[in-house]
Order: sequence, then structure tokens, then C-alpha cells
Amino acid sequence: MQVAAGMFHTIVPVAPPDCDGNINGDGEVGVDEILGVVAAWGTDDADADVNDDGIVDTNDLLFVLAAWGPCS
Ligand SMILES: [Ca+2]
Ligand SMILES: [Ca+2]
Repeated sequence: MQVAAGMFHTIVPVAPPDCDGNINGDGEVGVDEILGVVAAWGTDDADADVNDDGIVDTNDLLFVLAAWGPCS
């Protein structure tokens, strides 16, 4: 049997693009990241420590605000 071009579609799962500041991996930096930073405030939580300085604090909040929006 001959297979015509375009007869089959290849479905490739595509993860949302990740970016610095996106804690939950949903492809955008938004309210979830604010909540994540606040929830981990004062800890060394590696996910919420978006600027990787070893502590979750104001700088991480500012980092999230600077990265606000969809990852590209
Ligand atoms: Ca997110
Ligand atoms: Ca930090």
C-alpha cells in the first residue's frame, strides 16, 4: 500500500517553553510565581529562588515582576 504524503501527522508533545522566573513550568510568569515566592519567603527553596542567590526574598519578587508574561 502506498502512503500519500500528509496522510499521517506526527504528534510531538511540546512542553511549554520554560524561562527564568517561571516556577511552575506552565509557560508563563504570573500570579502563580508571586504566590510561590511569597509561600517560600525567607527559605532557600530552589524553585522559588529564581535568581539563585540562596534565599527567597524581595529580589526574587522583583525578578518575577521583571520577567512577567509568557515565556518565549
Ligand atoms: Ca508560571
Ligand atoms: Ca533569591
